[in-house]
Amino acid sequence: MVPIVKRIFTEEESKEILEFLKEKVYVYHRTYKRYNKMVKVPRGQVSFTMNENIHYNYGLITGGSLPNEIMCDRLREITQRVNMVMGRNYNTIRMNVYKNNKDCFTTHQDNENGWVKGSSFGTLVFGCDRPFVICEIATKNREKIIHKSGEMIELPYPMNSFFTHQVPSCSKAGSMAGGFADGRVADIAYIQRDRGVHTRIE
Ligand SMILES: O=C(O)CCC(=O)C(=O)O
Ligand SMILES: [Fe+2]
Repeated sequence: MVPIVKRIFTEEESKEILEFLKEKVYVYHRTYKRYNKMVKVPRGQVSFTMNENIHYNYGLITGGSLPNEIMCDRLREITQRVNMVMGRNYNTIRMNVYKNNKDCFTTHQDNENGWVKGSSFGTLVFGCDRPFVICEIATKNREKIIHKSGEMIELPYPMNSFFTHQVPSCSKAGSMAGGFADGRVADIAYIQRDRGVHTRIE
């Protein structure tokens, strides 16, 4: 099983989309209770769905339910482009915002509750290039992919069952992060997946 990496937007388009996404409202460093301790989500988050009938509970790792908005026309267009290039029916987005070299997303598998069976998921990043790490659970084989702005990394079904994924903080990514002059991982990662796919046609 291998991830699929495809360019969706040109560098120019990606810069422009980043500026558009920066205007979105998100919750940054939300705190929540975990094992009786207050911890913070080490990034910003907000979720968007194609329409009001689609819901998804992202689970504990996100600090509980996220604020959810219905996609505006621009987000719909972006989603349409993703779906055209990838041949999918993605209809939800979680936008994760990484502002500095410490923001990250820990090793995890996505919660597939509410996914239509056979769903893949993917992540699209806008901002600077960043490391995205996948690890095969059975063999512990790790692969670090340099995720470029405007590109989509997709874990096709059933990869989520056999691999974890992670966005390491830049300090942990060490030299392999390479080329991030100011140490930033990424400005905004924009995630799309077949989640709560009540409208999926496939
Ligand atoms: O920023 C990313 O691409 C990772 C996001 C992720 O794994 C998730 O939202 O479940
Ligand atoms: Fe994930």
